[in-house]
Amino acid sequence: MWQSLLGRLRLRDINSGVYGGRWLDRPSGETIESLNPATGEVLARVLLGGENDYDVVAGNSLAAFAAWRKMPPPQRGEIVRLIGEQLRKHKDDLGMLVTLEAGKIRSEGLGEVQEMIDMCDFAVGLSRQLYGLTIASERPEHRLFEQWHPLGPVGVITAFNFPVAVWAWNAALALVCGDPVIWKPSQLTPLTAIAVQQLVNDILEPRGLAGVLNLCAADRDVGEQMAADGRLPLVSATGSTAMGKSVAKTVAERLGRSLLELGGNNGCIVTESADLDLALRAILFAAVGTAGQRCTTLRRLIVHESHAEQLVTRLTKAYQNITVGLPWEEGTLLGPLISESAVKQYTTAITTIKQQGGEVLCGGKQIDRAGYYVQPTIVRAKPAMEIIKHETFAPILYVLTYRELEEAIALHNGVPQGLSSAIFTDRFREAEQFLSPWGSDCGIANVNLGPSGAEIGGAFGGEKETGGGREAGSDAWKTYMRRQTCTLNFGKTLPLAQGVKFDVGV
Ligand code: UN1
Repeated sequence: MWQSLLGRLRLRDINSGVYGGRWLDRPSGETIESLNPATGEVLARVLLGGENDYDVVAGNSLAAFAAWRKMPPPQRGEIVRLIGEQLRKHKDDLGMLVTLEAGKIRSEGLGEVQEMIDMCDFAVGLSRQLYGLTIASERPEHRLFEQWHPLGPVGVITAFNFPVAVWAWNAALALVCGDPVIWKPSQLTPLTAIAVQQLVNDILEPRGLAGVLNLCAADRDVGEQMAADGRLPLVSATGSTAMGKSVAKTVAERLGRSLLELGGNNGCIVTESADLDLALRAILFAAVGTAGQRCTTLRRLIVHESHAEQLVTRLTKAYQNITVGLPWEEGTLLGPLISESAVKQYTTAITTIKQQGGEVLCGGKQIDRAGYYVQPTIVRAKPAMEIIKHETFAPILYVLTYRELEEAIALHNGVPQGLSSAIFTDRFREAEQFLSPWGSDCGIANVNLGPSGAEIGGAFGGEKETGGGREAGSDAWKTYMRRQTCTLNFGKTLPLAQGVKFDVGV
């Protein structure tokens, strides 16, 4: 199966991870192995780019920008439409590669490619809607308006957990906005990135557009190089808060723009009026789906004390019914974590949880089989436990209880991260309070559905240590363009704004 998939996606045993208008045959970085996290087996090897290779890619992107920005946006949209069609054609194979390299179950691997397709469709429509405002001028015979122009090459640093969808959030927008892209994928998932690059090259190269989308699989030094590179007016980075802080600092030093989507520590409040059946199903997907490796994964369940025992009993029972298995097998709901080091982080967290007084209600152990599997875990936690303020990228769910909604909201907001949030309630007042300015402090707030699995139509991102960036839908495109305010005088006098007089006899 693997060999034929490899062939169809034009991957080899050893692959170049660098494309800058053409594949660089011998990039100078180290050679890494891409592993199947479900078995620990090597899928293929990838040659990483070094600093000089990055330089070639960045130079090439800048050259591509000169032509790309001149193409009318709807024509750029047409290219994105063709990329979307290409992804539709290869959805099954690419989805399977996501499953094999990132360990996502089959339907999530396919869902990820669907997210890319959705993004392309969205961007095609957007290519005819990059609207600027016309504003009433205070001066007679003047027109005041704003327009949006392409920004330049955009650096896109992505994480292993959404190895292709997050690239698409950025790339589809960047393309219609007139910006080339340099993609630095996670070192844990370089093959999916190479496969995507091969697919988009089929669209770009025959049309003389090679270099509009580029790839530089590389280590973190090259990530820093990108952050420092004045040729990239925007660097979009997804990953840990530590990584984001470092990127933000370097980009800010050169007064560039960064778009950050960093750690989440998402909570869900289950109120007294909640529909518990609905809540239960949502909690299971949000806490266990993707093996707890989404930025939007539910990590903190804040339950009204009247339901705590019942909900915990039902949840622990449901956790026993979760089918753990190879992610490509039908019926599997829980696949592996991404790596051995992820398993280590999980086991370390379990030790810390116990030291801090948390009670492990189910799970808590590594699963004894090949690959990087851990048990989905529920912990009865206390608000004072330090660890609940941190994001452990694994299926660990903390359960806390509350009496008054204000207390629940304070508990909910009492963490450094602010990505996604949810409340289960059948009371209108509780829902509105959660959505009010004194409710959830997150970038995403849901009522009667879990915190994960956002659609692309909305802007995606969060506050506080999540980094403040917004990607994907709504008006997130504005970050990828520069705004120009224009005033045009069609009269024969020169009135000054604010009524200022400056009459010199001429
Ligand atoms: C992420 O984990 O970085 O909302 C992105 C979701 C997905 C995207 C998650 N659509 O869960």
